[in-house]
Amino acid sequence: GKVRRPTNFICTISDDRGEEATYCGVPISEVVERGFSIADVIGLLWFKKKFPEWSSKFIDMVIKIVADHGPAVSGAHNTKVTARAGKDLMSSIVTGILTIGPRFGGAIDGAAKYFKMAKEKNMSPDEFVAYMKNVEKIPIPGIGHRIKSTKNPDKRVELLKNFAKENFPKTELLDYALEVEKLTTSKKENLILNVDGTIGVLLVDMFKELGYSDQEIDELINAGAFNAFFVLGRTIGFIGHYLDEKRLDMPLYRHPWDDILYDVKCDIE
Ligand code: Q5B
Repeated sequence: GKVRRPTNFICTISDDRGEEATYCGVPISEVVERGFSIADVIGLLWFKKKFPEWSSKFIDMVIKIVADHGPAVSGAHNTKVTARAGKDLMSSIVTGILTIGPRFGGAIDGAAKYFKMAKEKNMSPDEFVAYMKNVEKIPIPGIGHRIKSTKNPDKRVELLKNFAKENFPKTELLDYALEVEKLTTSKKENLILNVDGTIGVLLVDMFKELGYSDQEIDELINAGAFNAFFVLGRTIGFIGHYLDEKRLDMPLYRHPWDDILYDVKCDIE
């Protein structure tokens, strides 16, 4: 019989060969006619699933909530500085995206990974905090914030928690993370379960309810799929900051000398 020539690429999410492209088998016209949301499109193209309404609404909320957090955060700052150096849209926003990582916005995967691991191993909150300090020797991803604290709570976190409590069938990992938060905030008031942490643990709760196995969830986390929600959402804000700089016709940025400690000592004969 016929033998198929081996292909260089495999695609399992979309197909552009027919009259119109399909997202996971659903033609774009149907996506539009059936009123699919952005979250539904993410479901089809990232996870090859049509999310049920509660999880689709949750994803939609996550994207809205992370879209921007002002001009002072690392990513927006980089985007603005780059735009002011005269660079184009893509160059400017990519410098913002490149700051997303374990300390800023990109702690969602880490939070999901470590809180999930701790719960699976039946660690008490005390044991978990000690384990992160003594064994992993890293700050707990998803805990801590520069400006938010128990005295200045993060409204975004409240919105996410309230939505989950009202709409998720179960919130087991969120509940565990909130026990850990009780412990960390008793030590320092800014060691709250932050926006990254809340999204991370709730995505684990969500995917469990959608029937994913622990191994499948671990694979998503290891692939960076949870941080992807912050990357996508915050890019909306970065584009806003780039356009703002252009609209305001801001000049080249140079950091003021008095905000730099010059302490140049060299060992040169
Ligand atoms: N300590 C976020 O640190 C920050 C600890 C901890 C145990 C922790 C820090 C951290 C984990 C990463 C994380 C996401 C760097 C944050 C985001 C999006 C954002 C941003 C925005 C947006 C803040 C002082 C003392 C030290 C530390 C201890 C701190 N964190 N202990 N576990 N997690 N978190 N990132 O305040 O004894 O004094 O030596 O790395 O989840 O990025 O709006 O800004 O939407 O854009 O600078 O919301 O928490 O404190 O690092 O100087 O630590 O607290 O060991 O103890 P800070 P540090 P000690 S959300």
